[in-house]
Amino acid sequence: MNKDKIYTESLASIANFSFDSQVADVFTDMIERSVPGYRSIITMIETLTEHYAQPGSNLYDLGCSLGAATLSMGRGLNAEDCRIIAVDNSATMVERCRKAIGRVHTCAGVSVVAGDILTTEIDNASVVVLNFTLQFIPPEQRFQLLERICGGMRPGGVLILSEKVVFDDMHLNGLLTDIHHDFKRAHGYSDLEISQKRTALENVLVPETIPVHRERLLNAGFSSCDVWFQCFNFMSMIAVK
Ligand code: GEK
Repeated sequence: MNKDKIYTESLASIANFSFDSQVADVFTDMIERSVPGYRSIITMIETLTEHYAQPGSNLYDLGCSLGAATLSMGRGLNAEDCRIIAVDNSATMVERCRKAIGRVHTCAGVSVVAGDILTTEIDNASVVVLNFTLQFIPPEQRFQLLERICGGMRPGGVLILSEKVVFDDMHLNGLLTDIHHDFKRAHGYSDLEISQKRTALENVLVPETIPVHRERLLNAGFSSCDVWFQCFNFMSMIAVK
């Protein structure tokens, strides 16, 4: 696995973070050392897929990057006649995801699609995964996307939504942000790397509170939802149609 060294040197100006080939090269190392609980969530997506996938339905991994969640869905899937559709709008991510998927046997047909999830058709879905992707969608477009996802789902289907979050309580928010930075330091990132990455992500990754996510999911048409996993300021929700 290539080590993420993107922000090790002091940069004269810091460009907005984007999912280009430099990021795709080191993505697995970057996300595992940056997102507390990422591996656990990926592993549990397998269990959730096993439980919720319905025969003859579609499963979506929206913002699939290198396909970690797609592969996990493939491992958990034992319903007949399903298709997994993995979507990302980064050309390099899609290219590498296709290679990764091709190396692994899953029982479902998997298509890796280059496209914008804001316009991807969602149809006949029993499991939809948004694993740390919604946070990169402009906030004003999030409701419409979730409403469309819910509209394309079967009754009893689930959306798994993982996000970085913030907290209304400023003290708690500061505390959990500090603990997240401790987590990154413990995984080998320097203070310079942490601060330059933070600048690059400002206005690109826009986190919201758990109550905002919950209310929007219910307004978008899901009948129930709650957090099933949380580690510091990272969490994953399940929303049932
Ligand atoms: C994982 N889910 O490993 N349309 C399609 N893709 C998009 C869009 C969009 N509008 N916006 C962003 N992306 C993965 C990790 S990473 C999260 C997901 C992170 C894609 C973007 O190209 C990137 O690959 C992914 O969403 C977000 O489980 O880096 O923190």
